[in-house]
Amino acid sequence: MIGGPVPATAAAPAGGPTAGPTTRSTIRSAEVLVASPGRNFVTLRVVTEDGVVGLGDATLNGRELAVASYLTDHVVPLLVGRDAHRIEDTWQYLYRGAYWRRGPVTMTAIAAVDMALWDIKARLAGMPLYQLLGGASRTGIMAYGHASGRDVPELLDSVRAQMAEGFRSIRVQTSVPGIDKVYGVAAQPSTSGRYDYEPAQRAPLPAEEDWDPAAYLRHIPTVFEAVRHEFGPALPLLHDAHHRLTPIQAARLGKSLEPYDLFWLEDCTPAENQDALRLVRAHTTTPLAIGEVFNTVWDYQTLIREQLVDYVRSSVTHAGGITALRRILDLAAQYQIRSGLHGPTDVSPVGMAAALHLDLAIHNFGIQEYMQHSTPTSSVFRTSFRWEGGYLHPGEHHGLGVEYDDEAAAHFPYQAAYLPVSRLKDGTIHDW
Ligand code: CS2
Ligand code: MG
Repeated sequence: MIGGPVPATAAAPAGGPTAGPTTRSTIRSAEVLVASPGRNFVTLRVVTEDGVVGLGDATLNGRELAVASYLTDHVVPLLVGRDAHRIEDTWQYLYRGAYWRRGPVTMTAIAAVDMALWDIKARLAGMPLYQLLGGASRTGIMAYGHASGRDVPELLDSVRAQMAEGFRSIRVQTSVPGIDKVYGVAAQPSTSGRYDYEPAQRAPLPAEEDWDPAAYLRHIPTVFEAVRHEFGPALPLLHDAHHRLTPIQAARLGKSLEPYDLFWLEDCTPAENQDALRLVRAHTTTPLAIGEVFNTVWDYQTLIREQLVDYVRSSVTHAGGITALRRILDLAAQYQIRSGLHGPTDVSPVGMAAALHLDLAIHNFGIQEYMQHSTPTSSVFRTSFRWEGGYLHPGEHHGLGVEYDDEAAAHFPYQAAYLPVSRLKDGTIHDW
């Protein structure tokens, strides 16, 4: 009988294609690993009956345990006994089967399963994942680094330090006179060259930061004036407005930064209101990047169809995995919109590795964010991706190329941590 439910152990229908002996890999176990090496991470580990291991990143900054519970209590029981090879079926099973679709918790949980299954499939196929995704479309992945400063001289030193680290494109964040604490500015200039900025603080309550859009809008163009003066016109420069401006403020900022020829201006307005970008687009040609808080293709529909953004900023971890993000990027490609995947330290080395395999395979690659993980993090996540001469490469290990060290992880128990909240000078809550 053609059609009807396909039981997990279904034999091929009579006369239908015969299922080869090797095309089934039964999931024996799945476990949720929570640890805090430098910062909190949630990792899903799926193991097949043949002992093949797949890892998935399920880290949602400041809400880690919500995803850990979603996986442990609702998803893991559904995975055991399933065929690990059936990635698309499992994705749809978890997305449509949840009934309550979308949203950061659900899509991060689905992403972790998806990454782990792609890891297993590539390990079973005996190749690095990018080969399964269509092979390499380039020899290396241009990645941008992070410079910040409490004042311009400190910022210029930080740019130099990032260039010494090999970065050929740099995101610039800076303090603003009149505002105590601004997003993206490392507390101390880094001695090692690694940009050491972890916004989620281990504390019982979120820190409260102040915000003054007028002071920011006056100050930022002067900073890019100074950086261009020091480093010249060619260095690709990026800036993250971190969701904090109204549409007309974002339009004004984009326009005032045009003389400095930015690679992109990121998250200029809170992105729930996709229509807002029509106003920004009408006033400036500064390229726009949006999407790190997006979880599905639906969050991008208007932005992509109306050519309102130039870069897709999602991460594999928060946008439903490789299966879903590749679809978003395929849609974007029809509009010449390129990737600019989210890669802060709260995307774990597993999530970063998944991004790199996708970055290497897709055609419409733009740039990859690379915030280097700390030493404690690297002691738990053993990665095989390479950083050479300003370019990343996922490496040639089979699968994603990341191993998880349980012994090391045991030294780093979970610690509650919160992202800050932001208030305007009059005390009104604002977007952080
Ligand atoms: C930022 C992130 O890297 C970025 O572009 O927007 O650092 C963001 O603040 C964090 O991922 C929040 O968890
Ligand atoms: Mg950002």
